Amino acid sequence: MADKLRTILAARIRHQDIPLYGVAPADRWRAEGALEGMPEDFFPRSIYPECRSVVVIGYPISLPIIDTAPSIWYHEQYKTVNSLLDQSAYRISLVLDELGHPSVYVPRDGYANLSALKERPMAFFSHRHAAYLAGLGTFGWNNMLLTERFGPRVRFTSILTSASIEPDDIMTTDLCLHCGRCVDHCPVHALWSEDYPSRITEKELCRQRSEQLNIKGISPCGICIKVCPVGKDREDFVRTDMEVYEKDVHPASWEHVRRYGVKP
Ligand code: B12
Repeated sequence: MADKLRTILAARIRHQDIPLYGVAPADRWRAEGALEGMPEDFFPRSIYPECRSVVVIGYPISLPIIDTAPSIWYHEQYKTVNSLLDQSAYRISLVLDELGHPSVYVPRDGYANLSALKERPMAFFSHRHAAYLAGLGTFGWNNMLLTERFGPRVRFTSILTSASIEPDDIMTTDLCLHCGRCVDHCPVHALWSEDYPSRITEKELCRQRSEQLNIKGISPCGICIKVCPVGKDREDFVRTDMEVYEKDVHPASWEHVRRYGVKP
């Protein structure tokens, strides 16, 4: 039954052209030491007690677009991907409902606006951790989930379902190269300081950076994910020269895009 459901799910996901997905049993939240520090209220069963499996889907951010970030181009793709994630996840929950397994989707973010993150810089459910538990990748120094295909240039959302679906194994190979580019390039030094060792973002600094860019209409920042060398997308888009990020003068195409569509 779990196998059959997996096959149906895979077909529906393919039908929506979703390039990444994985499945985690809801029990994994309790079993995994990697979630140390995460209060139980954030576990899928605390949010939806009927949950047996969590399906995580991911859409990529195109490398040539994020190379221009912060820019209106990345800002617009971020919105498009967000909308697709929510719509696709909702549709998958409906498919599972129809098959007799009541399911709910979780919004890809889950906060009203950046000021809502000032007091409590978290959402009620973490897709990064769900993606990790669904075998989609491993955590990088940039605190993002790195995937083989797109590195950290992928956004996720999750569906909490009462169905038991054949799960994926957790990835055991560490994908992060620990090169430190994300740490060095962060414009507000949110990824490293005496008090905040890598892998734990100093969230308020990152949030403030987003707020500044928001005034200009070009949030989010995205630098810690664009400079990451991990991901097959680098070869696909022929963007393997990492030196390009070290130079003061960037490709003319990036500078061109950045000149347009920004609030004064
Ligand atoms: C709030 C939020 C932000 C905030 C706060 C940043 C942050 N690091 O949390 C802001 C607005 C600044 C932000 C920025 C970014 N975000 Co954001 N964000 C979220 C959001 C909505 C919620 C995260 C959350 O609350 N998780 C729940 C808690 C429980 O987990 P946690 O914060 O990781 O904390 C755990 C550990 O890190 C640890 N911990 C945390 N702090 C501390 C401190 C100490 C001292 C210790 C010991 C432990 C510890 O304990 C916690 C429990 O395990 C998620 C979407 C979602 N709903 O999942 C996206 C999400 C994480 N963001 C994402 C992205 C891509 C970004 C940006 C690159 C911006 C962008 N969109 O281009 C930057 C990168 C910032 C970075 N390098 O960390 C993606 C990540 C995709 C991926 N591949 O992993 C997500 C999943 C959105 C999505 N739907 O895809 N984000």
